[in-house]
Amino acid sequence: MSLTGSTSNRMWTTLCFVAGLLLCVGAAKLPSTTTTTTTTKPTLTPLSLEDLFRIMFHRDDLNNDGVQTLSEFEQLWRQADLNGDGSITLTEYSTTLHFTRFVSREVYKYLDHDHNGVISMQEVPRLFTEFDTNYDGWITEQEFVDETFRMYNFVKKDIGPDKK
Ligand SMILES: [Ca+2]
Ligand SMILES: [Ca+2]
Ligand SMILES: [Ca+2]
Repeated sequence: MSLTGSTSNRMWTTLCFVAGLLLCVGAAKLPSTTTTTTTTKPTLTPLSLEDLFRIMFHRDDLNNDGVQTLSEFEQLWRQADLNGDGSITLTEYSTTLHFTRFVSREVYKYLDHDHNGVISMQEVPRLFTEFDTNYDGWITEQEFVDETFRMYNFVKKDIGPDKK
């Protein structure tokens, strides 16, 4: 695997990852354009990665009860299976999650344990247990944030400057 431009590459990767998340969040959360009538310019505080991961968690908590169940998790993956053939390809994955294709490929690689290039619906319960680290059948917000950080660090490491 050949890489060009080490530090800028890493920065670009991080940027892409965050941009992907923002797009994700934007697509899920933003209401149709309503202009507020405030006269003062709102002060925007930058979101930390953790904030973004927490927003993603609540986006995926479909019934808003504060935990993600396997059934919610499967529902999300079924939505990603755009052609309904029982497996989620990289293209379907990146389309659904609004990641850039570059970042999607790295995250997909992380999730596709057997590296056969396809994530089948049968693999989804296994993915669920990766997030449900205490195996109690629920993904809590903290479990989701922790696993997403692991994923994020994997993506950074895998395409970081030290990798030849
Ligand atoms: Ca829920
Ligand atoms: Ca499919
Ligand atoms: Ca749990």
